[in-house]
Amino acid sequence: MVVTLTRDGDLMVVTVDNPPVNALSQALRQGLLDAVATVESDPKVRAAVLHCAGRTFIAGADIREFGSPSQPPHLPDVIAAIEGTGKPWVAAIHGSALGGGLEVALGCAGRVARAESRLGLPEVTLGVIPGAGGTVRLPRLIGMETATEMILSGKPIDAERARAKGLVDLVTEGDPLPSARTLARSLSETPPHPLSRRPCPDVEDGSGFWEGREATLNAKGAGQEAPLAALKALRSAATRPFDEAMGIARSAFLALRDSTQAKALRHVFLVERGAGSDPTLADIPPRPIESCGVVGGGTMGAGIVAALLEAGLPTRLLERDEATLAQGLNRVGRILDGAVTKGRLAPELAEARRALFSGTTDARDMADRDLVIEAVFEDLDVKRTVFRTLDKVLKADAIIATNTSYLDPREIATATTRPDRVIGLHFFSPAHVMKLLEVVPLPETAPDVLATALALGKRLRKIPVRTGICDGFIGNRILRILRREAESLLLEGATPSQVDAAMRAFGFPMGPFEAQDLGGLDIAHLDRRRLAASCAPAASWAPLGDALCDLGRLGQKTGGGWYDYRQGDRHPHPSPTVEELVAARRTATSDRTFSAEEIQNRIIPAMVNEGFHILAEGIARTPGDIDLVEIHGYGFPRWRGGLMYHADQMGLDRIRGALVNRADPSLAPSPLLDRLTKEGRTLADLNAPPAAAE
Ligand code: 3H9
Repeated sequence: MVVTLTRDGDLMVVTVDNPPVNALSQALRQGLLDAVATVESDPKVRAAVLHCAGRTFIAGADIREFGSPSQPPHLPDVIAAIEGTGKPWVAAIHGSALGGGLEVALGCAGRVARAESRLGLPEVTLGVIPGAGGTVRLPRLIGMETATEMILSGKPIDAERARAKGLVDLVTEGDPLPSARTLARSLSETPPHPLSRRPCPDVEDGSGFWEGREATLNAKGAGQEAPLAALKALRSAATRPFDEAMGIARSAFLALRDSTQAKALRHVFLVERGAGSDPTLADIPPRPIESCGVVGGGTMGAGIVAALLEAGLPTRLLERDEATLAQGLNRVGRILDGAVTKGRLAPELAEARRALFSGTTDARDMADRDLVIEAVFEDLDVKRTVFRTLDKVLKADAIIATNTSYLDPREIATATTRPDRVIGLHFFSPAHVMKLLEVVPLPETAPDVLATALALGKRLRKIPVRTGICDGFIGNRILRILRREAESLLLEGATPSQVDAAMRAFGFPMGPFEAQDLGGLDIAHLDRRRLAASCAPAASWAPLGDALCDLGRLGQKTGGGWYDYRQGDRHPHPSPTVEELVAARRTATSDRTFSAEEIQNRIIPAMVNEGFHILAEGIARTPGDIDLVEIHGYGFPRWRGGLMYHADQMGLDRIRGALVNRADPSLAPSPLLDRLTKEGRTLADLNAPPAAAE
């Protein structure tokens, strides 16, 4: 039974039990509607308490039902019934009250939440808007501005903040049920007006609020439909009667539910849930990790330390001398201080993290660590020296991980006597912020070490993606192609700002040239030198980028790269030096103009083609893994579903068509792309058997 009722004197306790997250399936909606009728018809019952079994309150509509037509009873009707009954319901919240779950709670007369619970309307992150009254009831409870902030961001808030905003009546340290019972009894004496009968506040100072929000959404979330639709629904809540505003929001929800963007976002939600799970490791428990070490306290190392501390792991930083150790300790300290200053971390939590952190210049102090991650300079000899040292001092079963971006972990591991305990853990900078973690097992890596690395990724609340060994793994290999295409467009007539604007219009937060200026051009330059030396001319092709590095134009840090920067100003300005450099390398026939769409249609198919090579070589196990890498490591627009999902939406024949006539032989369509196109198949059914021959 998904809903059970228990009489408790004059109260009815309504228990929802629909694992794993009490999603609002058709059976649950029906169960709640039946519960309303039972409560209503029992003369001895004065009020009801709604609570959930398992790890969470209702986490929302059942996302897996979104692909098919909605079955009655519909959620708005269920909530209207809860709200409209003469006997008040009180929601006892633990875990997450999200989406439809929070909407159910808004239909209740009161809400009690356990301190660690989280409440939110994350619908826009799934490409829809709240479809059961969230945009209409929430502003009536907590005011229009706060409601707008919650709904447009989709970010849940914690119970204490919810109480401060008036979203919950009471916060409890433990089980919220006893307090919910008390509140339900008291509300039965003087039931409050249901939210649907309260007036909806408009914004206090209306001047420009709606227009301002719309402009921000258009600027920041270019191309995304759901946030704009949510804003419209909120505005209609402020100006129209309840029922009319409900109708507007519901229609928008239903239209968006079947939209391309919502489908793409559901795809991402589902592949994210599968991240880091590997059926071949099902029977292999991860090893317990109770302490960690990080070697190298530069930007990357400090970020890794911060991520480990956030997960509650005691972490020790190893540096080569006292001066560099002091710098590393400082960097970690600044990350913690910054989080406190920005209000993201309570001062006492920052202190608790500091207490887990120590530093040393003596490798022997790492002897007790379960896992040590190397984050030193990207040079094979330097990394091998670190590994050799660690191998000597660490306990026999300790795991050693390399954070290399490009080097072959097998070559690094040969410096140790324990290749079975070595693995690649490729973090992205800043490592305490970026979600992606490429997990790179060696052929010798023991299964329990791989299982441990994947579990660590989840513990750090990252998206761990297993990748095979190749130059650049999944993400940097595709990045190299993106940059190469971008640079070749310059030689044919485009400007850096046109290419950047086109990729921003596609949905990337930054274009490829501004991103290089931000991160610095030197690391990729060094990498290309290494590749050129190892005879990989196509992969190391970047004549303009190399020329800029030779001129000392390494990006923002040197005052110029692809653009010029003024002192203390990060705003990019077109650079005459770059224009000259490009002009000198252009051929007479290559001076043409490009539309944004043409630029996108040059860059995206080239990236997809590399994705096909990566799949065919087994470097990525699924197209979804490539999607996760691109979204969480490289800013590919989430609402497009990721690189390979987007390829299916574009049509594989169109992708192939964009590649076949390219003169550059390295852009010839991958055999896998050729095959799928010929068979009329998509990436989504890559694993399905081919259609039977006639
Ligand atoms: C909505 O409500 C629209 C309404 O306004 C309108 C209605 C008319 N449905 O994440 P986990 C599964 S839109 C179906 O690993 P955690 C998930 O796939 C919805 N299944 O756990 C996974 O399955 P599996 C608004 C769901 O503890 C399993 O549960 N709500 C749903 O790390 C465990 O998930 C949201 O957007 C769902 N709604 O995190 C909430 N949610 O084991 C989305 C989860 O087979 N959910 N599953 O792979 C979450 O944010 C997290 O799952 C949650 C738990 C925080 C709840």
